[in-house]
Amino acid sequence: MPNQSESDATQMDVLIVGAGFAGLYQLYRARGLGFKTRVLEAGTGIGGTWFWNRYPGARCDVESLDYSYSFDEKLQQDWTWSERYATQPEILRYINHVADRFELWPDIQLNTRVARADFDDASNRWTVRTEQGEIFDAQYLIMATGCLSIPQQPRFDGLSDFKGHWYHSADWPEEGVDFSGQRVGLIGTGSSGVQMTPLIAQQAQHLTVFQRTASFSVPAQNEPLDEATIREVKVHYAERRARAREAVTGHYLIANDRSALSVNDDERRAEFEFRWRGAGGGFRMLRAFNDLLSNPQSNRHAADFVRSKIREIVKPPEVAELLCPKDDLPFGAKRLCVDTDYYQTFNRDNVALVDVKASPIIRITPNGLQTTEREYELDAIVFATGFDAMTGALMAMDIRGSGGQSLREKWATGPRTYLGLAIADFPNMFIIAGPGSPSVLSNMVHSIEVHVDWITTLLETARNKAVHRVEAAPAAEEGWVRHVNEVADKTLYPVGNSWYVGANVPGKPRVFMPYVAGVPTYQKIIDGVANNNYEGFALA
Ligand code: N01
Repeated sequence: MPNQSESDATQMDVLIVGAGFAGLYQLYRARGLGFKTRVLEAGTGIGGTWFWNRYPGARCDVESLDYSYSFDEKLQQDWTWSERYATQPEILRYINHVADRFELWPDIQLNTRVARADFDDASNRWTVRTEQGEIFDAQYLIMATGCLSIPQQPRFDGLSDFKGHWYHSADWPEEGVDFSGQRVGLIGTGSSGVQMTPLIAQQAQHLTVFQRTASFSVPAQNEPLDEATIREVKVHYAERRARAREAVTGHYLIANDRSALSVNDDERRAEFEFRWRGAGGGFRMLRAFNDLLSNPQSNRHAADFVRSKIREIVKPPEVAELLCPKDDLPFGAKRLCVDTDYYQTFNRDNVALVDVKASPIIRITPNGLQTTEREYELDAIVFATGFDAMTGALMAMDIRGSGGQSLREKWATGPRTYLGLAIADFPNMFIIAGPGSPSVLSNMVHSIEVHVDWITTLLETARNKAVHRVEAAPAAEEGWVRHVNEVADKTLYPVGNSWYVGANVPGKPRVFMPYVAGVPTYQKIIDGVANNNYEGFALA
């Protein structure tokens, strides 16, 4: 309905932006309470992150049996994951299955990007305008816009003159890309670059990886899930989910509650080895000792262990050295990469690693890429340059709260929220997994369920009490921002230059955005707020 007028705006009780895991579950819950609800989604399909990130090797770094909805017992019994870590296509199939199963489609509107949202103090409602010219009038606006949904677009001189094709990891062609016979350049060595390197190397004639900062990566130890394992998990699924709720990251990983400094060198190495190989790989390494992210010396032991592994795996010593992260990046302070054969790939004859910190990229040329040292001839360039994380999607919209207050202005020096869920002066608006909540430091699907359940209970309470306006108090927000920073400052997280602090986006204020105290602590806090008549909120 293009160019709709405000007077015939489409009326909604609850308008949700984004049809990923968060938006779909919020739709299911809000609709279940009889709210007139719609999800607006910019993509041509649902799935959010899992819709856009189709690059070769894209797969989740949280195990499939945990990275899935827990709200419906029959769903988790009926669905069967094929691998320990699910691939992007399998996750997308799952999300579409959920939409089919719960008949969510009639309330999902695709190809619709929200441009602007204005809160009206007189009616206590939001007017939401889309880029397609539609207008919605909604009592509640719920942002399920994701933490990693605005790709950091390549800003290299000369890109428009490049004669080959170029791609961004987070905007991958639906039909896929065949790199056979091509010389491919890959820029970026975060999780996306690390996952795609082995697969592109297998297909392309030659791959050059342009690395600015070496990441820490640990093996996923991915494997097919056999029938016996699946059967066992399904019999005890409720217990698995309960354990996940009690785990710091919202998915249970065997944790060692000792300091890395309390054991001798042999014991420490054995523990790290167990995590690398035996215990199942992946994020288990972060739980090897209880102070890896709080004690620099303990952290150094973990970093040294991974560096020793890189030197063991990668044959050319100069390549191994270049792949070893430097001391200014504490282990785990930037999201740990979880890979399959990443380091091994640098032993292939058709793969080269280029240090673009030492010799920065100057420009893209018609035939390839020019660094301060030389030109590299390329047929295709892949940008795995990451995202404007956590705030990007919200700041991309022009959101105006009470009194016309602009979110872009309010957050100019960094995001400020109450509980990562609400923003003072932006009444009746909620963010799912927003900055100031555990979000990206946790199993996102679990954190999404926590937020959606909490928001849904609040909406129901407001309706029962004939409340029309729900608003975070400025003092509560102030206190929460202080608390989030205090907790983070006790850890090594803010030290690393990562997207957690916005360091990857030129000009972005340096603020540590997620809440590090862990999922169970956070859950206790938000439950306490709810049980205390929504302390810190004004309900009117
Ligand atoms: O992005 P990143 P990502 N010149 O920001 C480099 C999730 N995720 O898409 O570090 C040269 O981590 C940049 O270098 P530097 C996961 O949470 C999950 O890989 O800024 N290089 C860096 O190496 C992850 O953490 C999964 O010096 C440039 C890279 O690009 C998050 O998404 C899979 C550059 C960006 O790394 C983001 O991961 C994928 C330039 N101008 C993603 N600009 C799984 O579930 C940037 N870089 C497994």
